[in-house]
Amino acid sequence: MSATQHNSAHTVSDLAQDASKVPQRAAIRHDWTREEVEAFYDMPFNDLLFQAQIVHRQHFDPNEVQVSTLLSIKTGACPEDCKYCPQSARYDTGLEKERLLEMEKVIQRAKEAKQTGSTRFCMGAAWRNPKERDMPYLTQMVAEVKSLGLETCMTLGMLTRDQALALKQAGLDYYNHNLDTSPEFYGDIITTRTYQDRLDTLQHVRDAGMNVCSGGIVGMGESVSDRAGLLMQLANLPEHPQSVPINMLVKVDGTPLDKLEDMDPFEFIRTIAIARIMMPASHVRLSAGRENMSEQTQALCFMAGANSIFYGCKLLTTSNPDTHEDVLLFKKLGINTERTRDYSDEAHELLLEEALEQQQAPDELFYDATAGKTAGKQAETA
Ligand code: SAM
Ligand code: DTB
Ligand code: SF4
Repeated sequence: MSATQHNSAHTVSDLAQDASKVPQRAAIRHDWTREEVEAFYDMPFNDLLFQAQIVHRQHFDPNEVQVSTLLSIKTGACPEDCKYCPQSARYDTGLEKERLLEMEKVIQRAKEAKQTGSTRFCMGAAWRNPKERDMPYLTQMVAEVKSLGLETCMTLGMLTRDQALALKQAGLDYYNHNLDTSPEFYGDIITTRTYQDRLDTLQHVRDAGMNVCSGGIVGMGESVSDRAGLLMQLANLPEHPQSVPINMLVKVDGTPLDKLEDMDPFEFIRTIAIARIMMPASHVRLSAGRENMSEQTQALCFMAGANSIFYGCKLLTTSNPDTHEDVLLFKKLGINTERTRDYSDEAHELLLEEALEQQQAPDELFYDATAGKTAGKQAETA
């Protein structure tokens, strides 16, 4: 290596370190205004990403990503009318409804998730809210999944104060309940429950001492001001949600939003960066929609401050990139995943080996859980 090369490598690493030291770590704020947030959307892209990187490095290892795995424990036939959702009984999406899953199946899937390197297992149900009669079964499920050494998360719809307490007592670590969009746009998307209902559930979860997972969806035809409004609502909660999922709408045939124009990926990346700046200490999850994103878009999302994803070829009912693809992408980017206590590195090495082998045989691209869809990555529509 020449002296110049050595110097420049040294300088780059110094710069990376200095970048985290230059501006003081800003105070955690809960008083964001719409104008401030909208101004972030108008900033030059590079300036925005640079600011997000600085904030990200002040709070997190920039090369570490948390991974969760989702499982739908009760699928379809939901009475709510969320216009984006394939599980609403009001839209004909061809989805087969399923009863509440048996415990053994849930445990089996949780074990598999842990084996692939997930640290959190998130169980979702297509409900308006859990029924009292289901609570003992749900609390048992939490306890059993937790005993595997995984963090637990559930998303079951609205919760009462007592239900939140019961889940917390059973060992539930996180509860996911999204605000979805701005208060102003909300009525265009959901009419069967109010924005205030959602805020109330978040308060019950916080009061019970659980970690809040709350975010939203972009690409539903909302304005930039609505995106700003969603982020402002999240960041102005009494505590920032510990986990903030940013979903890109997955357009499912039969839902009222299935014919919408694709969102510009740069606008999505901006939303991640702004979430990072506004909620510096929260995990920001690059959530649904990765199946339609190029590796480069995902890499820019990580650069913008996303530090969590869902592993596994299925989200709840729609497809997600195969874990082999994610392991390869992480390898290319030098990203490490958080590990469970007794995570086996052998399992990770095996996944990587398999991924590299599959790369050699492009005709046999990755297994896709949702039959009918081409298994390879779809072209990103910019
Ligand atoms: N039924 C419960 C509820 O709505 O609170 C829990 C499950 S629900 C499917 C969880 C979240 O998934 C929704 O709040 C929404 O943000 C997200 N989601 C659902 N369908 C989606 C889609 N097509 N694209 C992106 N995100 C979606
Ligand atoms: C969240 O914000 N995204 C996940 C999780 N929380 C529950 C769900 C995405 C669902 C995408 C559509 C589906 O697979 O049904
Ligand atoms: Fe039901 Fe949840 Fe889907 Fe809304 S988002 S229709 S509440 S499953």
